[in-house]
Parts: sequence; structure tokens; C-alpha cells
Amino acid sequence: MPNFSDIAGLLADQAIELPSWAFGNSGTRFKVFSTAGVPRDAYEKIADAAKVHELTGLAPSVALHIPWDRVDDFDKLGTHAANLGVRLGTINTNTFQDEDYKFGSLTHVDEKIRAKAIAHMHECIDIMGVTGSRDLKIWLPDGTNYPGQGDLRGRQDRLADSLQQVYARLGDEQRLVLEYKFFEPAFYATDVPDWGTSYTHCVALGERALVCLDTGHHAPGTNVEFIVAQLLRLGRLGSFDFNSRFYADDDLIVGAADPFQLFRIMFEVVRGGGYGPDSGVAFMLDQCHNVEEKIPGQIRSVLNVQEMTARALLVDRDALAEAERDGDVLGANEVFMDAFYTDVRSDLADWRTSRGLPANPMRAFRDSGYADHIAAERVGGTQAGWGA
Ligand code: LRH
Ligand code: MN
Ligand code: MN
Repeated sequence: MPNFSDIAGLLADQAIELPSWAFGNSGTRFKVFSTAGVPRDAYEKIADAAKVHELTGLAPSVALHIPWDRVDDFDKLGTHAANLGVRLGTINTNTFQDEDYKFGSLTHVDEKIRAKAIAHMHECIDIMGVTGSRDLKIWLPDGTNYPGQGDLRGRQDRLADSLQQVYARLGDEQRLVLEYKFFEPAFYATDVPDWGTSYTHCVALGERALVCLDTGHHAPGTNVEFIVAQLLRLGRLGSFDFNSRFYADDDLIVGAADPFQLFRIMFEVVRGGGYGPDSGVAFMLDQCHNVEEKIPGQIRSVLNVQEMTARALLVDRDALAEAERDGDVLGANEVFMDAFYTDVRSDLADWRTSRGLPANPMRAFRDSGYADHIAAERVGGTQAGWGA
């Protein structure tokens, strides 16, 4: 098996984008809990995200959600981010909190509402022009709850046409990433339920349309790393929304529920050429911290991704290939598991120290006094929630 020192250099390539909404108050459909010091606007969300990057060196960009993070001057927001050592990343569209979209957005039968949804996405692309963002992320709430409620095929036709209109607005360096989800908020038929549907639309659109894989958006038991391998093979894996799930779209800390799954995913990423600055694959978190502290929740998340990436990089690929060729089932499995069971935590602490980062970012955050500082400072105004 390679040594940690053999892979240490590769870890510098890791960049995990943080979601602005992870720093706001969130909850379930039963209750949204509030936490002291929660940001009141996009500027404060970016300050919190920058703290995560400062302590880990792993999170150089922040994803925005529109309209939650709409500000008067996106150029000023970008400068604010740069001053804090981060940049603005993916722009997420939102067609799931407006009365008009009760029966769909890009698939809507009413042309006026469909045009409104397309106009929203065009506005997001215009914002990307100002923020210098590469990716427009589309996740749709569209779908039906009852058989017969909508014409499944007609909805696909309208979706294809709407996406075409959105795609046409992209600049040469910009990309569209289409996220799928098998259920919720629609329960009978979701219009982009799986990677195959997303892939089909992306291929029809063109090269700069790619699939976004949210790890929480699959049926229990789905082999997610197979999807990763397949999309990389097809050249259409655009981005990840990382999180953990026990039951549904739980949005828990990535690597918390099933670190082995995260390891398997990262192994397929590495093996399939999806790791590294030129891979074209964007790594993002899509999480909410309902009961735990938010900034430490994000720190723990990026550390979990780094830990499983390091272990995935440690797999002895030559020995694995040989065992696979020889039909040595248990030998191959052992090579794989050897890397998974390797504890890299103290090596990663040394790696951080060597880069001028705190050996233990969780403790460094606790000791920094930042949580008390924001709790005292951010009084007044409305604290941001999972939403505006
Ligand atoms: C939908 C989703 C999508 C949204 C985010 C807030 O479940 O994963 O990515 O934009 O949650
Ligand atoms: Mn998501
Ligand atoms: Mn989700």
C-alpha cells in the first residue's frame, strides 16, 4: 500500500464548496430551531464559510442560493468574499418556494408560469456573470402526487424545451448542472428522478450540461459509487452535493452515517479521473445543521471528506488490479479494505501543521472565540433561515 507521504501532495488539490444555507437556521417540517449568532444576510454567511476555510484550507468557495442570497450588489459581495479569502461559487436556482410553482416550474402546463421559471434561471445566469461563477445548479420540485394528475411525457417535453432556453443563455465558460432526486416534494412521479433522466436531458442540451449527484437523493440501498463510475465514464459527472442519509434526504453531515460509502465514492472518483483541479467535477456540501452547531458542523464535514479521500488515495491500485485479474475475490477485497481501515488522522494533523493550518481545526474553532463573538454581534435584524 502507498505511504501517506506518497499521497500527501495530492491532498492539496482538494476543494469542497460550502452551501451558504448551511449557516442559516434550519429544521424539519415540524420545527425550525434558532441558534445564537446565525447570519443575518449573505455577507455574514460568507464570513462564516470563510472561517471554515481559514481553519481547514479545504473550502475556498461558497455556493449561493437565489433568492435566499440575493443582494443589491453581487460585485460587492464577491469583493467581500475575496477579502476574506474565499470566492463565490455555484449559483443554485429556486423554484420550490413560490405559489406559482404549485404544479411545476420548468414543466408547467401554463406557458406564463413556465416562462417565469425560465426567467428566474436567466437571472441566475446574469448573476453568475457578475460573481464569476462557473455553474448554474438546477434542482426542480416538479412532479405529481397522483397517477393521472399530469401527462408524464408532456412534462418531459416541456422540461426539455425549458432547459434548452436556459442552456442557450450560458456563456462559453459556464455550465448547467442538473440535479436529480427520486422523491419529494412530489411523491408519485418526479420529473427528474434519477441520473438517467438527468443524463438524457444533459446529452440533448450539449457538452456544458452535466449531472449533479446529491448523495441523499437515492432510494435506500442504491449503489451510488456505481453511478459515479458510470457518469465519469460518460464524461457527464458535473458535481456532487455531499451529505449523509439514514432514511431519506436527511442532509446530515457527510461521512457521518456511512463513512464506508463516502470512501467507496471517493475511490471511484479517483479511479475515474474525477479528482483534481482539471477534472471538471465540483465537490459541494448540501447540508443543514438543525441540532448541532453550524460552523463546526461544516468543519467536521470537510474533514470527513478529506479523511475518506486520503484513504481512497491509499488504495494499492496495482495490487487491486492484479487481484481483480486473477479472480482473487477475497484478495481484492482485502486490498480495498486495507486502505479503508487505515487511520490517517494523525498524518492529516501533521499535513495541516506543515501548511500552517491548525492541527485540530475543530478545537481551533472552539478556542477562537468566534462563536461567542458572532452571538454577541449578530443581534437585531432577522436571522437567516433555510431560506432568506
Ligand atoms: C433539494 C436540494 C437541492 C436544493 C437544496 C436546498 O433537496 O438537495 O440541491 O437546492 O436541497
Ligand atoms: Mn442537493
Ligand atoms: Mn436534497
